[in-house]
Amino acid sequence: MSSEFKSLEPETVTAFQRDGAVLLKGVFKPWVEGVCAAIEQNKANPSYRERTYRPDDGSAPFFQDYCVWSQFEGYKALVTKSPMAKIAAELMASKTARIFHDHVLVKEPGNSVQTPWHQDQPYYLVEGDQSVSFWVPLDPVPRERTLEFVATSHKWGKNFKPKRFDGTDLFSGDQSEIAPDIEANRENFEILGWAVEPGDAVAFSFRALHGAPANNSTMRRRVTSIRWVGDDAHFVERPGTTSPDFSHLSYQDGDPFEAPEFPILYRAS
Ligand SMILES: O=C(O)CCC(=O)C(=O)O
Repeated sequence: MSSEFKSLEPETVTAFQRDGAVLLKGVFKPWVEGVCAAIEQNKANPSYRERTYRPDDGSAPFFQDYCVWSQFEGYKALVTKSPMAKIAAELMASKTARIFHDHVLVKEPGNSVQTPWHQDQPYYLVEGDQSVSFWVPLDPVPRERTLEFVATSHKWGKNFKPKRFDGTDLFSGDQSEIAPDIEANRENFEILGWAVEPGDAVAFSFRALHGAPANNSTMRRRVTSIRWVGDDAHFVERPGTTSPDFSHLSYQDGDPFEAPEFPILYRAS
């Protein structure tokens, strides 16, 4: 794939819609070098949304930043010049693909933070059935350290309580259902995960339950996760400040999901 990209294989779209997650091999290879450069520029110039976890055990940090795709050339090229928008529309079965935001996640060598099992949808100010994130690794990640998914969990009809990666509640007083303890009961679930190389992507629904191990290796684990929504996207009011924080926007529950920071980057002709 890359600039010659025409269309996904129908089986890829079927697997994404059935399981909630699918591996795309080598799709974004030409953009890897630019994204690696952007990560260093971003680390030196984080946004006001940056959230870096520095574990109490003294292990290396877990750098995260959000909504920076238009500020650094390497990220911007991946979002606007690669076939990502078209692939997003195909996976979502949507006429349009609208960029929502990007999330940069760098687990430095030895970082001990496990990404807890969670769904992304309940953190967001957008709802809809048509959604996809592309988790794009910039380093090889073996099966034992890769992002994992509970197959078909995007169809459970649940919005589990959103928590920060340090375990605290995102919305104070939130009484919503807590996600099941997948880690302690792995044998009861069908868990999907793939060893990946730089420029591969794992595409997944905002409603798919997912989590990732700590980085107990000597290699960095650099990733950018880029999130898209489709034709049916609408604003939703949550009981507090969403993550990412878009509290500068005003909207009513159910309004069409439109704002200058979320441009449509693909429209089927
Ligand atoms: O990379 C990770 O550790 C977590 C990624 C994630 O949760 C996401 O992209 O939504």
